[in-house]
Amino acid sequence: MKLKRIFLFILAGISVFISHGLSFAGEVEDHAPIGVMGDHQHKKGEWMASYRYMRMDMPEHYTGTKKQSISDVHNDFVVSPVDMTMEMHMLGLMYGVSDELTLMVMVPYLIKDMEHRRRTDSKQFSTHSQGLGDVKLSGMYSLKEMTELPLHLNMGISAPTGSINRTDRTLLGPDRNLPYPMQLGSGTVDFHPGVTYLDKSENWSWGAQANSIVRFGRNEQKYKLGNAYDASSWLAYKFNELVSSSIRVKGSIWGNVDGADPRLNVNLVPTADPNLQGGERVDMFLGVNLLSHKGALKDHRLALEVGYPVYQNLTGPQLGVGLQGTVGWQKAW
Ligand SMILES: [Cu+2]
Repeated sequence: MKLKRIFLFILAGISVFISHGLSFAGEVEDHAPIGVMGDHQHKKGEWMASYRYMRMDMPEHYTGTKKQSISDVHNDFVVSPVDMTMEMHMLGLMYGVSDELTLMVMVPYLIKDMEHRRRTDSKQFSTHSQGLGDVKLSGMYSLKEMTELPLHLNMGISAPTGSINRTDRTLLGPDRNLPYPMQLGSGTVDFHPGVTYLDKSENWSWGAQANSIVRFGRNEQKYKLGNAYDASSWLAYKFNELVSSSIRVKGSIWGNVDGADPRLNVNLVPTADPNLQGGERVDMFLGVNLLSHKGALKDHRLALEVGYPVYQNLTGPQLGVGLQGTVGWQKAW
């Protein structure tokens, strides 16, 4: 855990060091920290491609705000998760339809690993799933004319392209359906309304974004993941034309599963219980944004953001988040 954190901070340091050696120009502060999506718009006819790698470690259980040991979880369940890692590769494409409307498509690829321990003999076993997640199409519509503020609406819709039928060997045998956190999609068409504020002065930039995921109906397994809401605000300082660094705070709330996947055994493991999935969390992030304006990397953006929770209140026992980080590349033309 600690080593990973140190590694990420060293990586950030190296990025800053390397970038200082090059000669850049431009407006590095025009983009929010890389962990924020749909933060900016493009001018008419402009394109942007992006790639992000995100990783989140979930090393400990919480019930409410209280940490739980694995033996606490074993008091009520035959199997306890030990930890979980979520990785995501995400490709994005943006296009400025007009100066007011930017379209964006995001294609996630997820990799999930969960380690478990059995109550009976303390033996550990792990499950794995990977594949395409839910593809999201969104429109960002400027409210600048209407409100005279640097504000835009985020209107997204995601398609159930991520599987809810992933299986792996579990305690019950081979090819058993994996619980909710290990599936790759919601199985429902989801709406992602939000609003973003992004402003700057000479050396500072700041912004705020509120997002939500609102789901309707039930998926083919007759359940619906909980709705989710989050709000971020950030402040970034531009050291020079090529480097800015940021601090961000994010609050998130998400609900329990509505209905239940009939293929899961609720009494076996807490991740299979639809009523142990909700929670709320506050994360703090530090980030670095780089923008090149010269040489082979002209107009390429590189960015890193690392986060750690300062508050978690989970309907548990449920695995809570530890270290999380995003590295990203962006290029507009
Ligand atoms: Cu863009």
